[in-house]
Amino acid sequence: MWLDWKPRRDLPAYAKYVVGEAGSRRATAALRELRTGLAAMGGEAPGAAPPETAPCLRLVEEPGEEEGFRLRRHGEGLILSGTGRGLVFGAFYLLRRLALGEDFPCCNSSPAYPIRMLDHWDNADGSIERGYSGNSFFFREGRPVCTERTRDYARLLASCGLNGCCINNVNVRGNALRLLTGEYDGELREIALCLEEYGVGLWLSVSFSAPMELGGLPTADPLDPEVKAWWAEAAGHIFRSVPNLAGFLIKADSEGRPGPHTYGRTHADGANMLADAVRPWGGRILWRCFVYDCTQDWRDTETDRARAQCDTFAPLDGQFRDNVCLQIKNGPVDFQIREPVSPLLGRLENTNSLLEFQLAQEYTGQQKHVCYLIPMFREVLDFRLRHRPEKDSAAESIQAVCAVSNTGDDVNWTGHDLAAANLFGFGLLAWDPRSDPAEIAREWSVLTFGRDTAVTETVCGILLGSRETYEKYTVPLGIGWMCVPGTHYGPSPEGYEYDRWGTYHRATCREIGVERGPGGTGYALQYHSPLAEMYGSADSCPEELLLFFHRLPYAYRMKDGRTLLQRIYDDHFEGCAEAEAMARAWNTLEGRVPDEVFRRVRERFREQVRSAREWRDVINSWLYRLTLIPDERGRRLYL
Ligand code: GCW
Repeated sequence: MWLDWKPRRDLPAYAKYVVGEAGSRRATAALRELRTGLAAMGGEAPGAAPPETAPCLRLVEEPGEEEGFRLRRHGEGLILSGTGRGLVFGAFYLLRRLALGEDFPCCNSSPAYPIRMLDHWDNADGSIERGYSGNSFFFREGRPVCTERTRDYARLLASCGLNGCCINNVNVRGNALRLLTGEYDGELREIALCLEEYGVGLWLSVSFSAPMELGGLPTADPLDPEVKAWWAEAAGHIFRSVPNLAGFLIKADSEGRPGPHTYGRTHADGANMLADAVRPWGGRILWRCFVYDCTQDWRDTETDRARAQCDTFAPLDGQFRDNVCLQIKNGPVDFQIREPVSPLLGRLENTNSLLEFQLAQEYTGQQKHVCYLIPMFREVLDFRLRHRPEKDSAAESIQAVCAVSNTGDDVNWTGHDLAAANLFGFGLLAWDPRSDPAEIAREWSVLTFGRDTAVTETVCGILLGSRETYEKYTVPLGIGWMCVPGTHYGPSPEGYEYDRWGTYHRATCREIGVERGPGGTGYALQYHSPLAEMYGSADSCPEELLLFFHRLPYAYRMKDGRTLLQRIYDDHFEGCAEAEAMARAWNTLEGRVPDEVFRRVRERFREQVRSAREWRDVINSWLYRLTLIPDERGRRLYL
């Protein structure tokens, strides 16, 4: 990953010796990282004591910020922070600047959010739900495990500014249910301590019906006194046994998971009951809002899945305890390549919220296709929700951020070597949501592949265009959901059309799309003015979301004069050609990046190009058969 520091001939003199007081385990970790990192860059053995007059780098813990740090230059270089955690972040920041070839960056830096975490969908049996980079390194054969990789993982997170992770799947099944019983306290403690050294907090997903599954109670009703007592006891036990436990993450009343609705209670009742149980330990509850009807009938055109989260949670604003944070996916449906920003983010004035992204590319190429997601994340964070006159961007409306992780036990951690840029970039954006995605790509490329300009330019070129390319050859204009049901990889235009999941495009031979304006399901009205009006009419709706919001005839004229159908045909041809061009660009790097990486990525590109052609041909020929309207440019459309 990016922590493989490369030798740098012009390393500044002060960077040769590192001194500091190891006041805490974290300060020790910061010192160790600096010593080994600088030794690798300077080509020397780490840890030599400086001669009396030699300039050096000093780590100082002095009262101040919780996680932020200051870098100062007074002859020697200084990294200052109020905590060991801040020193760890400061040390990695400095290492990154030096590895980029810079001199000493004097600066103050502190994170935008107190919670910046990764969610793992790791199961106790070692498999990973939507995992595309091997098996879990947190669980093996039913038990949590702490290995050398746990420590490297903690280093990776801290090195890009992240400070938490939830190690088990929100769908809590099998042995993961038993994490609260005390049977695995030893292993959990070991993991927690290992993460803690780098300032990374541990979170656990829990099942809402644990009092029944584990405690043998007849109910999990959040207002039942016995249920409350059960949770208070369970929380007390696990928080006492596992230091550094930050709290619980819960998926309730979602896709078949148990939840408060079973007992006629609200999500506020459910979340608050758990919040009270963890409060004595300073714990927090992250409560997911991914709640919708997943047993829909395709003939029902009234119910609109996109509306569900706002309909359920907006009326509960202000009813949640202050140690509850509502966890909201970036879009209203489910991590598609293009969705509008979730309107729920603009509907919670008096409730903490946490924005959830997905690094695991479930619908965006599954770490077989390059899809650099950071520009999309930045777009979401910048989006103005218009719920107040100023400071109304998503970034300014939330209190925390998380992303579903894309890591596993593959040798390169993320399956596709280039997918590591997403993990790195998410960390940087979580620290500072104003970070520039192009600059992040450059930084990641230089840290990973070294300071070879040809490599940096090629890699950045590939990354920065990759999202639009993927969008074009798969599902353009916000239509989404034409993937193979279940696996979510590859094209199947009607795969979900008559299913129960509420993800319809309703294409006929005449029209395509779901009408979500005021004359349709009214989803657009969940946004504040002027967004509601903008999205509500096809004329003013941004084109990239046209088919998310509107049902239109194929002959509808796009702004550039092309018909809607022609635009879809063209996008598929263009996207596919772009994927082929990316693969060719990668091939020019043979001999400039490590062989093993070159070959791995070349293999991934072969698959991406194959799959892009399949998407192009399947979607285009399906539309052609449906409409019998040929391509205006006479290209072959049918398989
Ligand atoms: O996107 C869907 C996935 C499920 C996932 C769910 C969720 C963990 O297909 O695999 O379950 O979202 O976010 O809860």
